[in-house]
Amino acid sequence: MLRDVIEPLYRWIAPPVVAVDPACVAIARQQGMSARLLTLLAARGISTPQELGFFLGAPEEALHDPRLLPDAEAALRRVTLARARGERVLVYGDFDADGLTGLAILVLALRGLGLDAEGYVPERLVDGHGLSRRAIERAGAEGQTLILTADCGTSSGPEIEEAASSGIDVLVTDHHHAGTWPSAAVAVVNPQRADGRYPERRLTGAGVAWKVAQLLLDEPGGAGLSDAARELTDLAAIGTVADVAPILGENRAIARLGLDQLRRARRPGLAALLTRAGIAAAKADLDDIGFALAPRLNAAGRVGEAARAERLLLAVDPEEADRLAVEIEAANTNRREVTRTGLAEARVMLGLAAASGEPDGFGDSAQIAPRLGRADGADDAGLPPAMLVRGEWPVGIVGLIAGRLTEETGRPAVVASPLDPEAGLLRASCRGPEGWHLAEALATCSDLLVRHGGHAAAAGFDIRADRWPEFVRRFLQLAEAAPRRSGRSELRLDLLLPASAIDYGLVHELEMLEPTGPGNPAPALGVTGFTVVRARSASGGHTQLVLGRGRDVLDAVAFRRPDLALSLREGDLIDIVARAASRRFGGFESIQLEVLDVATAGASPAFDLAGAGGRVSGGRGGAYPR
Ligand SMILES: [Mn+2]
Repeated sequence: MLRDVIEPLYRWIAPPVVAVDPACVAIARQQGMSARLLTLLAARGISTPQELGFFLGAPEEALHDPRLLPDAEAALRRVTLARARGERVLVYGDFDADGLTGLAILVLALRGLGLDAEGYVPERLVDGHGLSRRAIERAGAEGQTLILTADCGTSSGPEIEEAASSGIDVLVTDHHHAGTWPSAAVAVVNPQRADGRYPERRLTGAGVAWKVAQLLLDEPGGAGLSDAARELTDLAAIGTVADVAPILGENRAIARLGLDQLRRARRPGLAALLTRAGIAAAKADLDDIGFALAPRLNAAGRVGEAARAERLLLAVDPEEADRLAVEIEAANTNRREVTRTGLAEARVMLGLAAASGEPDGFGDSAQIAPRLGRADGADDAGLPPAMLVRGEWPVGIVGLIAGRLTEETGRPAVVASPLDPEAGLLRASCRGPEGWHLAEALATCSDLLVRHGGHAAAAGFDIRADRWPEFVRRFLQLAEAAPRRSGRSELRLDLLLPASAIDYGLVHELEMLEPTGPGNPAPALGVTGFTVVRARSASGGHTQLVLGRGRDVLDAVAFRRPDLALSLREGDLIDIVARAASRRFGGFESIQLEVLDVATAGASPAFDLAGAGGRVSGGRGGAYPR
């Protein structure tokens, strides 16, 4: 019987052709790095000898001098003055995981210097975004004469002026877009400043806070990274991962140093949170931060419990830490349930086919394929160019709903909910696919908005309810005019290999890329020349595979791909896109492939030998260019 062609879910994109700097080749050779890995790194922007040196060297070496930060000198001077005067300090953080960890870093650094420092976590509904007047009043009442911000403050000019006029200085540490910045602040430490010369602009709020801690805690004269600053890197790493910053450059250095600290489990709050999440601290990685720690801290902020998360991060007593971790675990469970319900309601309002909400809800194979297949444009004529929906949800979860809608539809999503029903005010969160700049899109609608802000992929705004219909009309127009990606979603391949090249040498070589995360993900390997030996569905909507190559077989699993158990048959010749991992069990090591996509052998042009960069190199590493 003639076999149907197995269509891949994604459009596979061959690795780009990149020129490799000969000086990098020499460094890679010294370090025992293969040509294929060097090319992969170059494709990720690690293309100069300096960047490669940072990547391969000790993380301490990849840290920049914090004195290069804008206003570093003014910040140092003001904190030194506060010490001399014995001033009381308020640290104002944002209520998400980046802001909370940034706040904890600054509080601990200031306390380490002997200052009386207290944190203030805003309540999403009462304080809103940015430095709040309520916090300034509290500082005044408490006799605090200096406020440090973490992860916010760049757009709080009026509030900072108000604080200054009541005798309270404000020192801003932030990473949000800074076309302008408040002149009334004693310092605005923000690497995004247009006049900045700091070499790393990708720091998060916690990253900037940590650099300020380093500025305050390291010995002047360059004796290297102080223990006091090093001990705070666990918090900085959490903020960095939570804000989905690329794990490259100085962020990667922070992530490496922070993982090292986190694995020592020295901070009671984080140790308790890991334990409650069922993670062994000694083996924690960036995925554990991204999928366990950050969501739990964010959940606390979303359901109005950010102050509890702050106490957890600052806790000294393990028993108190554990009690707080239990409470935060409960808040997280609550957040998940509320989000699941909200997402289901939003789908109904938008007329989207019901799909399962949380990962643990997957299992209906009939729904998954069309759901993922729609993340593009060709086969979804009925879908509007953007997903805009307004409901009655806790404003803390509208961003989560928007994120899931964008994930499912490949369209920008705006989700709004009443902020203050009496004032007729809505708060909305926006998420968008690659290629969108949501903050800029909102700026073009600013005449309709009470306030707005954010980044390219995530933004938010407040709007009067009576203006919502006009906003919807304008935003849909923008989305309609935006260039739409056509066809399937792209899946970018990092390496093209024959099936025979999947070996321990490769797996261990890829470990040089760790820790992997956004910007530096575990490589997607395009592998050609497998035979299906077995494909069967596993619980949770996964497919378990045994793949043959010659006389030898490899185990593989395709998460959330129940469709593959139905479409693959024994004997099919296939190409796959997969990540390779080594599993150690009972003293044995084995390779397992995590399959992302499958196509009939030779069907994808990504493997076209004549195509750009489509070189399938065999064996170990290949040769270096001469
Ligand atoms: Mn942030």
